[in-house]
Amino acid sequence: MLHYMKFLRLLSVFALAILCSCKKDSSADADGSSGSEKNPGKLTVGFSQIGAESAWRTAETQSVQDEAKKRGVDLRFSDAQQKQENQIKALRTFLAQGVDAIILAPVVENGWEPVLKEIKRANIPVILVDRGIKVSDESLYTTLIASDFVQEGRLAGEWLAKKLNGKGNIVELQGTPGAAPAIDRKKGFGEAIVKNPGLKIIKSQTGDFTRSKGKEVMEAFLKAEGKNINAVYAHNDDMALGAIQAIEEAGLKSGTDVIVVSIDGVKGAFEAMVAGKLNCTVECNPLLGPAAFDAIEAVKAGRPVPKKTIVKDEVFEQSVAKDVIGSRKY
Ligand code: GYE
Repeated sequence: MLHYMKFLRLLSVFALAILCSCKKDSSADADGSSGSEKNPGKLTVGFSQIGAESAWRTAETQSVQDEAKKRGVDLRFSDAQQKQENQIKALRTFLAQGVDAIILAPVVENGWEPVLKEIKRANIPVILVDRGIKVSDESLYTTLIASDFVQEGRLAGEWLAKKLNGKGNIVELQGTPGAAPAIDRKKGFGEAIVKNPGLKIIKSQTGDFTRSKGKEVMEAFLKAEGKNINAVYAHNDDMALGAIQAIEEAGLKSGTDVIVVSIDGVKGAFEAMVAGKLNCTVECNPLLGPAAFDAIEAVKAGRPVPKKTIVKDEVFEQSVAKDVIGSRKY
């Protein structure tokens, strides 16, 4: 009996512990509140992140978190699991908490005006990182720090046109519908290849920036078109890595039978290039933490910040992968 009572007590302690930890996690994820009390001696910043759909995204999260730690910032992190409604909820939580600034990586371009108006009324600066938005009033955000996605698409297109000698059938794996990098990378690529009448995009579909979806869509493309496909253009490396798997499983040689080009320049892409399976990646730098906090500090000190900071990117081909892979930071 005594043992039984002890066991029961222990069980309830465990149950309570689990309950507490779950509560903490869910509030940190869905609401962005990792403890709502503000520390008066510290800068409090809310970071509404899209999710963890790609290696790029994880590197960006890490960069913001590392930089916050380095600067002694109280960072309220919220992972929206790819849903805009979760991001809007997180932004309202940050607003209620009275954070000093907000870093927002917006999943899509449209639909931000109402919440940004509320935030502007409270005078909280909003730093957009990596993706842009469409708003009628640009004063709804303070600054945007991002790559030029149209240019990235253009670079991928120019590289591929040259590789295919201006002739061939391309399949395209698009990013998340409505997301700035998906729209712009499609546009830039299209602009580059249209100059070559022999190049055709025979299939184009979203793979949502994930490896699993990239593989799934590529399988369907291969089923429909098989050896007709000369090249894959993926809006990010993760989808390209998924496509490579599909190509190999279909008994074809990725990198030779099918040329693959993508965007981001993550470690996995360099490994695939070293293995000869990916042909080219256009870099998109995700290490935006330092620039984001520089902007916040500038605004807080009353210094002017540019409306837009363009991050510079480079093209990396398979032939250089072995030499540079060691120095890649993400
Ligand atoms: O290319 C992709 C990610 O917004 C620039 O989002 C970013 C893109 C990146 O999921 O891998």
